[in-house]
Amino acid sequence: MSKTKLIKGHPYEAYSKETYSEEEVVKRSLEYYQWLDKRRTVREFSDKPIPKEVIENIILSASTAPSGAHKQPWSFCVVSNPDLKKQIREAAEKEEYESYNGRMTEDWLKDLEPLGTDWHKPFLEIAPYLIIVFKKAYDLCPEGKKKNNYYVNESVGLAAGFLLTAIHNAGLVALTHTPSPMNFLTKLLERPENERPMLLIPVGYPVAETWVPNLGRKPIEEIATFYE
Ligand code: IYR
Repeated sequence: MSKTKLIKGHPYEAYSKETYSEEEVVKRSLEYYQWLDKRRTVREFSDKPIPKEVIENIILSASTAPSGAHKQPWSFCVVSNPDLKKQIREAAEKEEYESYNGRMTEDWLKDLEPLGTDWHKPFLEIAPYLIIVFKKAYDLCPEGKKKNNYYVNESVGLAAGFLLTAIHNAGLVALTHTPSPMNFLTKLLERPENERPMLLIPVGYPVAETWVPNLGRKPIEEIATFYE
C-alpha cells in the first residue's frame, strides 16, 4: 500500500520515480529510440491466434495515457468474432472502394502509391483481433445527463500511440486503418451515441515473409528546433 494524504481535500498518493545516472539516461534514451524505430506498419497478417489476455494488457497499457482532466475519454472494441469481422470488412471495403474511385484526390492517391494500399482490406478478416478505438465526445451519466470531456482528440491520440507501442513491445504488429467515413462501425458494434470511431487497428503476427515500404524517417534537423 502506498502512502496517501489529503491535499486541499483531495486524495494524493506518494509517487517515486526511478532515476538514473546521466550516462544511463543517455543509454536508455538511445536504446528505446532504436527499439521503437523497429516498429513498422504491416498490412499482411497471419491468422495465428493471440491470447485474449495479451489484448487486455495492450488496452490497459493504452489506458495509462494522460487525458484531459483525467476523463479517459476512450473506449476500445475488440472484435474476434469471424462473422462480425466479415461484416466490418464488407462495410469498410464498400466505403474504401468509393474513396479510391472518386472521393480521394489525384494528389492523395499519388501520395499513397509507395504504400501500396487499395480498397481491398483482407486483413480485416485475417488478423485475429481488430481493436476499434472510439473517442467519447462526452460521458453519459446513468440518469442520461451529458458530462463534458476535454481535449478528446489529443487524449485519444495519445492512448492510440501508447496502444501501438504496447503492441510493438509484445512482438506483434498493427495497422492504423482509417476507413472513411467510419460511422458503419458505430452501427455494427451498436455503440452509444456519445462514442465516435477514430481508428480501426488490426493486431496480430505478420505473415512469414513480410515486406514493408522502404520509407525512412525524417532526420532530427527536420523535426525539431532547439532554442538554446
Ligand atoms: N483510408 C484509406 C486510405 C489511406 C489514407 C492514408 I492518409 C493512409 O496513410 C493510408 C491509407 C485506406 O486505409 O486504405
